[in-house]
Amino acid sequence: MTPTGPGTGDAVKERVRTEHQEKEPQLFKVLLLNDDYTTMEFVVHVLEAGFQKSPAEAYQIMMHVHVNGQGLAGIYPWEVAETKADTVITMAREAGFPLKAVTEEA
Ligand code: TYC
Repeated sequence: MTPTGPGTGDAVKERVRTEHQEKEPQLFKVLLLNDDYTTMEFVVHVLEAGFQKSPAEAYQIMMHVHVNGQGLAGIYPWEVAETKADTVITMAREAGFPLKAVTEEA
């Protein structure tokens, strides 16, 4: 018996993006920048609380920033990335630290 119905024909139609379809959201990196005054402990806390990093991962990222000047906290759609970077800065200012976070196209 020959199967019939959708998906059983030989012809394969390529799915082409059309005007009404949403594009994939563009992604942005949230980068933490090094400075001489923010404590290592606070940066680890920010990475755990704001970016759902494990303690070990947070420590690794913090050390990467400390040694290399900047490091990746996470990659998100634009609005999420901007909000997370703002949250880092707000948390840091409230704690009296000059920590900076920036976003960059991924
Ligand atoms: N360099 C800081 C210190 O020695 C630690 C630090 C790490 C600061 C990462 C900011 O994004 C940063 N206390």
